Amino acid sequence: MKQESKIENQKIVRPIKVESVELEKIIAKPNDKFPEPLQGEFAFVGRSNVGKSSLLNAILGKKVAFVSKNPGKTRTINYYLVNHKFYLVDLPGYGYARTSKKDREEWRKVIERYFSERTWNMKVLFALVDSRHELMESDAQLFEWLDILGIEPIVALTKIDKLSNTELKRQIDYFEDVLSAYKIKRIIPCSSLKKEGIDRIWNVISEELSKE
Ligand SMILES: Nc1nc2c(ncn2[C@@H]2O[C@H](COP(=O)(O)OP(=O)(O)OP(=O)(O)O)[C@@H](O)[C@H]2O)c(=O)[nH]1
Ligand SMILES: [Mg+2]
Repeated sequence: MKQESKIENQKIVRPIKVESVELEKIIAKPNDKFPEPLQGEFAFVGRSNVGKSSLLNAILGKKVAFVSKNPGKTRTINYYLVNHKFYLVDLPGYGYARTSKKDREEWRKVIERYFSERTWNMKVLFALVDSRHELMESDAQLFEWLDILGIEPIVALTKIDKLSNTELKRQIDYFEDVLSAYKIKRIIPCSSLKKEGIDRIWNVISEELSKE
């Protein structure tokens, strides 16, 4: 029997029109309060420079999140409120080679707080990984941690516009294989530049929101 593909299918289940987007809340300090839960939240995590803010902008169809060539731009937890109903959450990036030990500890504290205080309101965690490279040590560490926490992320492979079709196919095979070690089954190849994979992400969001 042919093995079922782990790649999310294309069909849009229930399209959601983005009517409004607001940067509702920035969590910068340990005492900053999380916003009202509303219908839930979809979080985006990944290495610095992997393309989290760009993907958020592509999903929302608006330039709301700050994109930069320099890694380490998003250092806070940014809550984008969509249609006054649910949130997309831009989490700070990790793994930037030039960050100090202090910065790494800071990141861990912020993310630890996020996972311990907000997992209950999190519908899906999208973990972004650069499609062009092998899985990095810092990604592997995150996936091990998520496994312990019992969080099963959906992996968004970013910047696929930089790969040829052959390279992309090879990388998808590679990631399917390597990610299965962390029990990760769902992979969405994406390009914020070419707007690829965005429909599939919306599929996941609308499916989750229609569950209640
Ligand atoms: N070719 C291509 N470049 C991209 C894509 N997405 C992001 N980039 C580029 O990658 C760089 C980093 O993008 P960001 O969206 O700022 O990355 P980030 O993960 O939010 O980074 P931090 O906030 O530092 O954690 C920018 O120069 C973007 O233009 C993509 O789909 N294709
Ligand atoms: Mg960012």
